[in-house]
This record gives sequence, C-alpha cells and structure tokens, in this order.
Amino acid sequence: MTAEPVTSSTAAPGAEYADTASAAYRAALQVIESVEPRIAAATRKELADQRDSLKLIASENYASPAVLLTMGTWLSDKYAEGTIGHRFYAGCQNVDVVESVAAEHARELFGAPYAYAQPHSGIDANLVAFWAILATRVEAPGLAELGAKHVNDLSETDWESLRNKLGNQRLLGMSLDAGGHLTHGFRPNISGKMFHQRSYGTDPETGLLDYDKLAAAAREFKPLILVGGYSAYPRRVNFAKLREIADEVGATLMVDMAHFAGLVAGKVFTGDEDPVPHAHVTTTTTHKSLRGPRGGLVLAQPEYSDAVDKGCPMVLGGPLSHVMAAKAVALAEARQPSFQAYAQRVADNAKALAEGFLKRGARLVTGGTDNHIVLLDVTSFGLTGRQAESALLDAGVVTNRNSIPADPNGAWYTSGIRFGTPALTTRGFGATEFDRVAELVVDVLNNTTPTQASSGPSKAKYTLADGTAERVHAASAEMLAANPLYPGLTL
Ligand code: DSN
Repeated sequence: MTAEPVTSSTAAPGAEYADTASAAYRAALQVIESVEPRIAAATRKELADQRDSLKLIASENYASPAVLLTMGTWLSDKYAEGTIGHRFYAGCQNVDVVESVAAEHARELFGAPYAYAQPHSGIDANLVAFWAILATRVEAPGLAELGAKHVNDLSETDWESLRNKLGNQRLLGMSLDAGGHLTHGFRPNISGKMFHQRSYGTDPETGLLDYDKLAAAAREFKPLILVGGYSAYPRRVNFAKLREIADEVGATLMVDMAHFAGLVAGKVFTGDEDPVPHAHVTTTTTHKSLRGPRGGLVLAQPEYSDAVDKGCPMVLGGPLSHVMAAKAVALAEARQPSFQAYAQRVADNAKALAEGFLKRGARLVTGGTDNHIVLLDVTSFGLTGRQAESALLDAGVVTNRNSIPADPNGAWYTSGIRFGTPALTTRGFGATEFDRVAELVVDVLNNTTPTQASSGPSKAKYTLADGTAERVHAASAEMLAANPLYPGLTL
C-alpha cells in the first residue's frame, strides 16, 4: 500500500484562511482569559488534546474554523421562537435570513422538499419528527392544531382525548444491540415510553439486516412509525425496501441518518441507499460525518412539513441562531465537490481499517464494513468493551465501547469497540494510516490482560503490558504530526 497524499480536493477546509482564523482565536482567547482564565485554559487544552490523540469515535469529527467561528457571535443573544417569518418575538429579521439560508442549503444538498434547521440536537430532531408524524397521522380533536394554537388553548377534554390516542401508537425501530439508537424506542429514552415499541434485529449468523424478517415483524406489529437508521451498524441499508415495507403496513417511514448524513451529502450513498427520497421524514445531526456544528436537522416530504415547521414551540425551546448560522456554513461547505471526495475517502478508509483488523485475525461484526463504522468484537482478545476502551485510551486511542448483537456483557460493559473514520479522514489519514491504526489497536489489545478480582473476573479492570502505551503513543504521534489538525492554526 502506498501513502496517498491529501490533495486539495480532499483536504479539510481551513488551511486557506488559517492565518486569519489564528488571529481571531488568539484575540478571542485573550478576551476569555481576562474574564475566566480557567475556561480559556480548558479551551486551549482541548485543542492540544484533540491534536494529540487518535480520535476514532464514529460520531465525532472536526468542524472547520469557519463553522466554529460562526458560533461565537451575538446571534446567540436573540430569542426567535416560532418559524421563519412567524416569530413570537420582534426583531427577528436577521434570524429569518440565517434560518432560511440554512434550510435552503439543506434542501439543495439533500434534494429534500422541506428542511427544518432548528433542532438543537439529534434527540430534538427525532422528537420533532415523532410529534410531526403523530400530529399528521393520528386523528384526535385538537391535535392537528396543536402547533398553531398555544397549548393552553386546548381544553382538558381535548388533552384527555389526545393522551388516549397518542398513548398507544406503535413504533418499530432497530434494537440497540443490533446497532439502533437510544431514541429509536429504547426503554430508557422517552421514545420507549411514549410509544408502544418493538425492535427489529439482525441475522444472528451474519449480523446483517434481514429485510424479510423485518417485513414479517412490521406485518405482525403494524407500527405507525417504522424507524430506519443506526448508530453502530457497519453496513449500508436499502431504504427503498424499508419504504416498501412501511407502505405495505401503512407506516410512516422515518429515517435517522445522523451517523451517515455525510455519506449521503457526499453522494457515497445514492439511489436505494439514500434515505431522503424514500423516507417520509428524515432526521440527522449536523456534527458527525456531516462535519458541521453540534445540532440537528429534519427533512420532510410535503405532507409532514407543516407539522415539522411547528417543532418550536411544540417540542423545542428558542432556536440557537448562532448554531443555525454555523449549520448554514457547514452545509455550504458540504455542497462543494471537495466534500464528495472527503465522503468517499471516509468510506474507503473504513474498508482499509476493517481489512487491517481482519488480516490480523480480529473478528468484526458483519465481517467488515461498507459505511464509516467498524465494530470490533473484543471477546476474542478475552476482554470486555470496557477494558478494551480504557486500555486503548491509555495508549492515546480514543474510541467507545459498544454492544454487539446478543452481547453477553450487556450495554454497560459490552463486548465491542466501535471505530469510525470521519474525524481522522478530515485530518488527512488515508488507507495506509488506517492500516497502521488497526495494527496499533491490535497491539494494545494483545497486550491487555483482564484482572481477576477476588470475587470473580472484573469486567472493568485490566493491566496493559509495560511499554505498550509508550510504543503506540510514539507511532501515532508520527502519523498525527504528518496530518495536523487545523493546519496553520496557531494560538
Ligand atoms: N452519541 C451518538 C453516537 O455516539 O452515536 C449518537 O447519539
């Protein structure tokens, strides 16, 4: 394998204005320092820590300085509850521009008829979507008007009727251990409380989604909402098939593309693998593979757009105008051809990482990847996910432990480690570096021994053989130095 240089078509944005951004950050930190030096110090330290570690958390990335700088303005000071042109506060003319531009970029980028840029996070985006689907689909007096009326205008009888109708709606989503997300009906989340919920899993042998079984589960359960999307499933999904299943049982297809929105934006997932034309409602975060600020978005087909548009104040508090502005900037970046090259490289790098693990004898859930995620089963190293995560962190490799299907160690200790390629790809890592990352990870895990506690094996304790952390730190330092985070940015 030969090293692939990061060409200007795949490099992350920012180097071209690094001097200006450096001056802006130096000035900002000086001002912060004069008011609360501990915050300035923690902010500086965070940059140093991020620069010095191998960030492999699949849901993280590095937003460009333009995106980050956009968040630090007085747009934060404005209240703007309501929607574009219809606010509950005066003086929202500039926020209207900001929100319109963010929504316009989102519609153009994803080819969606309607986009809502207000959600503060992924869970907020999903709550907006749930309420919009309920408001559109469930027949109950007062429900359709809920967004338009102030909630206090509904009578107690209306509310009683609403509660009865809403309480038993059904939601079918991917189970957490198969790679689904907490907000897709998992019990500790409100989605698992507000809906009568069931999960679909993956094939126990292959770890792959079984569309026939999913269709059978949908026929039997007849959900109002079929949720597609995942946060730890290392494969692509055929959303056209999910829509067929939803249509057959009269369900609304809601897809949460938070993890892979960057691959959709970058046209790596097209046709049946692009959820936007198939789903009635699509939600996403903006900070993962999409490489924007921390926040959410909802895209909707026209029949759901009125209800989604009432997300604030139905579900959301005042919009974060500074973050919507940063979403607009990030979405503008994602519309550049360089973002498509980046997204392709994210997927290619995940394959290189998976191949790197497989050729060193490691076991991967589903046997590989075709998105940005690699899920390593660490039981073959005799470890729990918790032990592996901590040992890797000791060596400067930042990951997160994750359940694997039918996980014997449960959701706290787990048996898996989830890896993702978006962040290090932004730094410029290519296939050669990701093969080396696999080698370093395997080195750490081979040199980690679970500690036996007197009362039985502890699922959290371990020892790392002497010299391992230093060896891995040194090897990663070389790769990190060759692929600097925010090149040219000096504080
Ligand atoms: N916390 C995100 C993840 O790590 O996948 C999802 O919310």
